[in-house]
Amino acid sequence: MGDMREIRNIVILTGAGISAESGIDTFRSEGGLWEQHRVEDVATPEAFARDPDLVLRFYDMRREAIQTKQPNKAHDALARLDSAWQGGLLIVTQNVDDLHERAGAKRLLHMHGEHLNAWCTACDIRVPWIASLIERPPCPVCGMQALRPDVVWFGEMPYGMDEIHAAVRNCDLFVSIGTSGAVYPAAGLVRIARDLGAQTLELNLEPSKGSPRFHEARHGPATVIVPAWVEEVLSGGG
Ligand code: BV8
Repeated sequence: MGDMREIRNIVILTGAGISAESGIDTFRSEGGLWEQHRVEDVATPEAFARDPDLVLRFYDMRREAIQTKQPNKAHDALARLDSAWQGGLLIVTQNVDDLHERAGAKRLLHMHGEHLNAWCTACDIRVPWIASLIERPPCPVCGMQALRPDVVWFGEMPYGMDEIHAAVRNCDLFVSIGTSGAVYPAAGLVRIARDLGAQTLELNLEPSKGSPRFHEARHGPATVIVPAWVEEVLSGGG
C-alpha cells in the first residue's frame, strides 16, 4: 500500500468471509449456504411469493444460528480501527449477521439488510426481531401477519446506496474483506473508488473474482490478515 499519510477517508466492504471463522457459512464455498439451497429458491421475492414457508424456514434457521456465534479477531480489529481512526471511515457490510456491531463497530451500514430485523409488508415498519417468522407472528405495530426478513433479496434495491456512493467517491482507500466479488452493486464499488484515484486493497482467503480490480491483494484467513493490516494502518506504516 502507498504512503498512509495520504489516507484520510477509508471505505471497507465486508462479505461472508469475515464471518466464516466465527462459524457462519459463506455462500459460494463447498457446503456453503447456496450449496444446500439454490439462491433462486430462497433469496428472491419470487421465491418468497412461491414458497414462503421454505424461505421463512431458511431465514429462521440462519437468524437462530447467528445468535450462537461470536465476533472474531477480524471484526474486533475493524472495530478498533473504527474507534481509533481520526479520518473518515465507513464499514459497508453485505453480511446480515450482527457480528460487526457486537465487536463494537459504529460507522457501519448493512447494505443487504439484517437477520435481526423484520419488515412488515403491510405497514412498512422495520422492527428488531430475534424469534422465528414461520408461525406468521403479528406485526407489533399494525397487527397484520405480514412480517418478512429485513434482508435485501436479488432484484431488490440494496440499502443506503446514496450514502455508500458518497463515501466511495470521497475515499482515499477502499478495502474489500472476505467477499467473492460476485454480487452487484457491491462488487462494482471498487471500480468507482479506483477510477476516482483511491488506493484499493483486497484482503481475502484466496484470489476472488474481483481480485484483478484491486491495486493490491493479500491472501489468508481474515483473523490473521485483517488485524495485521489494521496495526499497519494505525501505526501509519505500509
Ligand atoms: C439489485 C442477502 C437492482 C440475503 C444477498 C447480471 C450481471 C450483474 C448483476 C446482475 C445480473 N443479473 C442480476 C444482477 C443483479 C444481482 C446480482 O449481482 N446477481 C449476481 C449473482 C450476478 N444483484 C441484485 O439483485 C442486487 N439488487 O441489483 O437491484 C435494482 C435497481 C433498481 C430498483 C430495484 C432493484 C441485490 C443483491 C443482494 C442480494 N442479497 N444476500 C442473504 O444473505 O440471504 S447477496 C449474498 O451474496 C450475500 O449478501 C453476500 O454478502 C453476497 C456476496 O457474497 P459474499 O459475501 O462475497 O460471500 P461468498 O460466499 O460469495 O464469498 C465469500 C468470500 O470469502 C470468498 O471470496 C472466500 O474466499 C472468502 N473467505 C472464506 N473464508 C474466509 C474468507 N476470507 C477471509 N477469511 C476467511 N476465513
